[in-house]
Amino acid sequence: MPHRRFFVAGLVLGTAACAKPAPKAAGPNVVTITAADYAFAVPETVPAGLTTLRLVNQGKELHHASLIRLKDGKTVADFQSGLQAAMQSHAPPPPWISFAGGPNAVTPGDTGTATQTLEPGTYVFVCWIPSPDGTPHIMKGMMHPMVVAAAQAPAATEPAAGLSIKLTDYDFAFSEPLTAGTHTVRVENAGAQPHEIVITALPPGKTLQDFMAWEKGGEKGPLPTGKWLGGVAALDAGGHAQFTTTFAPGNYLLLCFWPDAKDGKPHIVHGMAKQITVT
Ligand SMILES: [Cu+2]
Repeated sequence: MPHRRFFVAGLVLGTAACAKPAPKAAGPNVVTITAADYAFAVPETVPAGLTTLRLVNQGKELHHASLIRLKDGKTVADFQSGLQAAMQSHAPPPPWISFAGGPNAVTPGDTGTATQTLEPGTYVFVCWIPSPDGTPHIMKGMMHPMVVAAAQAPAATEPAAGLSIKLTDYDFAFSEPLTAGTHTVRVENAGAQPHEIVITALPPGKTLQDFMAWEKGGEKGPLPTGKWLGGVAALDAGGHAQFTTTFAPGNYLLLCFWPDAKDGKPHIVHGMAKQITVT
């Protein structure tokens, strides 16, 4: 009975294989970043590979978790001194810094995510968002290092995104119109400069013009915006990440506050402030 014996042998082998499964990545690693006024709590070391960075805003102000990679063996101390020098001289950031995405701003009490592949290296989470007094949260101490270590397990592959947004110098280009509901959006920086995308709801009766008036007035007084729905923080040219958020029907703004490489003004004044209607 050669067939029968083969079958039994197969069963035994099958059992052995089940007892010792090969390592298999089911999905992205999930890393939780807790934001308070004005500090981050993040794990010190995380494995490389596909990762969902989950930002929980426990503060009273808006926060994001802009991920910065320090290259060329640079340390967090180098980052702090380099940043201070760049801010004082209004110079561009040092060339050993790369902008690696991270979850963008969510309203206090909310959670935002960015899913992206992390390469091994030294990173820092930064909140660039200013307080009502105009001081960026990083100047109030809101930065935290994180090491990404080489992973043992194979990395999960990126899930398919429903729609994509290309960031350009200076626009947001959708693959298709946004509809109400929950969407996983792939964000790709197809421009020459770093860009971000952050999405905020417009309260009834408010428009992009109200937002631009607030901006031109020196960002004083309450923002003419509603709920902040996240997005992806600054990404270098060529970078990409995904975020997931839920849209109710209504009007929204897509914004990029990144300072322009030529004039230092936020990209919102160069056209990266766009009003859309979700139906
Ligand atoms: Cu931009």
